[in-house]
Amino acid sequence: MSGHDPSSASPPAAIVFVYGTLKRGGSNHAHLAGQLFLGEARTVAGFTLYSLGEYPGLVADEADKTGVTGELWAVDAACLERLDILEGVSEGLYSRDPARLAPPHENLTPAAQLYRYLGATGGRTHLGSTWNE
Ligand code: PCA
Repeated sequence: MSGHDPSSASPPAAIVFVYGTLKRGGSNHAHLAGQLFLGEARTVAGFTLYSLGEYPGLVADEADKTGVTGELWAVDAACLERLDILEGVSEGLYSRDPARLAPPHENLTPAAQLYRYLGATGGRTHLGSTWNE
């Protein structure tokens, strides 16, 4: 289990909704080592996943009725910086945006954020609501 050691951890800087390789059991989950798992969550409808090969991308989809499933993590500032590098935020691969989550997570403080895919999805496999590795 990932835990949060109050004796050494920095205060949470953000709450991140993860839906892909950062989830428990995922290939990038080690990047969340020492962070605090808050529980499972789902976005509101209007978002969906495409497979980009080894990882998924979340994009807006007006036709979507279910949203995307994932996990909420409270992360410290150093972790958030590592995640931004991992997700290629400065290269424009993903942007870290406010997450619109279904109840009971619609009004978290601080507000939840997620990595939204900025690339094209044409020709990619549509996954729907859930990424399974
Ligand atoms: N990592 C991030 C975005 C997509 C990915 O594989 C995540 O798990 O939320």
